Amino acid sequence: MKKIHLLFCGACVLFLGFSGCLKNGVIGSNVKSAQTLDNNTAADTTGTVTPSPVPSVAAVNVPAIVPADYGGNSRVFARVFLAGAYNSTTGKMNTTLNTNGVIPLNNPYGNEQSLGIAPAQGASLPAGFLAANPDIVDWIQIELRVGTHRKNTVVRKSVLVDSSGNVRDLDGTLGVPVLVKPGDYYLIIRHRNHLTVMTKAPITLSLTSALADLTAAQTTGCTNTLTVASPGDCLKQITPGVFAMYGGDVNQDGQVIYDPAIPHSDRNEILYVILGGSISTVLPTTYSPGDLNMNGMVRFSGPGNDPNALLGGMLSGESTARISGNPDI
Ligand SMILES: [Ca+2]
Ligand SMILES: [Ca+2]
Repeated sequence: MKKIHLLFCGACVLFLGFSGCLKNGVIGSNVKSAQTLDNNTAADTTGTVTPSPVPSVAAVNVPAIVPADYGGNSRVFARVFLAGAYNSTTGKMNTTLNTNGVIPLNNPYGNEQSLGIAPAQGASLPAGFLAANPDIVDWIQIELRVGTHRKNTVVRKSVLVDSSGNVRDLDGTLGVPVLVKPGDYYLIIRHRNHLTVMTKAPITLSLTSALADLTAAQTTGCTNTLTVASPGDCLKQITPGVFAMYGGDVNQDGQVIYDPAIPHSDRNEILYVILGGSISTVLPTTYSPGDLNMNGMVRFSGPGNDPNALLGGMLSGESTARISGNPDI
């Protein structure tokens, strides 16, 4: 019981502020709802749990270091899979978001930086571009660093990824131009509901860079508590020898968590924040971080529901397991 008290005390501090949490040194009346929530099945089937606001984590917005020495021209050739969209039958990613017309024309990340030169915030695609390029899966964001720590960030740029995992510039071409001189850089790739990944070692960039293939294993300081360890560490092995970024990080806190007893779990983010606490609400046509299987809708229960894409798809059915990203990323 002590463990439970401590856990939900932490939850109260997060959600209500400390003064609203403890009353005469004990946890207040919200223990009942927390324990109801702990009983996952009951909460999931009745839909009577009082919605509890789960704060979203703000998008990462780290200042670039603006080193003039890095000014130049190179291109990034990269390949990456998103586990949420990966289709093991085709060996490619589904393009349902594009087919359903929910991908925004405007950059959804909004925190681009490149050497202090006019940032590409507001970068957008021309009308009709996505329909004319049906192979596009979604926006992703690439980042370059001269060291592993975030303080060494020199470029961040929103780009596109196609069904084969090819990273493409906003005009659809391979080889994303970046304003850095040829040299060695760590490549980081972000997606709005996947776990960020970084190359294990620096990649060498030039105008004719070699392909950085992140569909191969990377080991970048991530941890997971799965009973069966994932060989790819920060990447999920989706088929033998093929790796993808872990999906399921709805709140972008660098962890993939299902556990209903953890207030900031990604499962709770879907239920309480995105669906307002209603297990029956369906967002049928949406572009949402809660859409973990990237089919253009968010639903908590029923066929193709998104919590199952988290629990069954990413955590091998282990409801208390978690994948934790590299804290430097
Ligand atoms: Ca998370
Ligand atoms: Ca979905």
